[in-house]
Amino acid sequence: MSLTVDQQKQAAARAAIDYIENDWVVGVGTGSTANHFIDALATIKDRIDGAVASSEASAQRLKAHGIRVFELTAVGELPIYVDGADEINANLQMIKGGGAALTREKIVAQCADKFICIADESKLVRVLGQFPLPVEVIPMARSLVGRAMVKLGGHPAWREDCVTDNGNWIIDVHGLTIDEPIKLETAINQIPGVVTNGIFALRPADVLLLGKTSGVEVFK
Ligand code: ABF
Repeated sequence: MSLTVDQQKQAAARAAIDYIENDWVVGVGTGSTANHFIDALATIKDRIDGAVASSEASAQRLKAHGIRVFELTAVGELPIYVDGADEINANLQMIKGGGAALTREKIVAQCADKFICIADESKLVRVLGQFPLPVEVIPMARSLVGRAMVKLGGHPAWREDCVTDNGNWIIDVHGLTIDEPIKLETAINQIPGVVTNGIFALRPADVLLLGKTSGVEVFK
């Protein structure tokens, strides 16, 4: 058996179904790996109560499968959140936000007892930062935040033609070597106009289901 990248994503997504208990409302992420999870969730939709989505796109896909979608405010806490990542390290700290849904992803993840990251093996890295770090900003703060990123050693690039579900903009910061993810996540959060940055280290994943060419490996 030698799984392709897409098969690795699908295998990781399917493995996450084993963590879902009856009558749960499931937190659901965004992206191609999360889409595989939504499709897998559809096969057990009769034994769950529904889902909370981290993006409009995921909400639409859930609804198309006949899965009930709740507002986060209606359910409060969640037993589980399942989502992909752009990069993840051995401490299960991540860079997320390539799909521009980082703020809602961070909110839903924070409400979950357990965060399960599903990913293909290309996402596992030793040090975060090869993937440009997405930062969601209030539009008028774009230049201010960009200058602050330069001071932190990064090379910011405005993601043109991208408006988030929250009506904000994304700056992608290239060239960072993120040796201390918690420290950098905290520092970027202090810049006025930053809504969220894509480092998920203050609240890392609890479990990584990594799809590999040979099958799924579990990291805790
Ligand atoms: C979401 O989807 C994001 O945080 C991340 O940017 C992206 C990963 O994409 P994919 O699953 O398509 O590789 O999880």
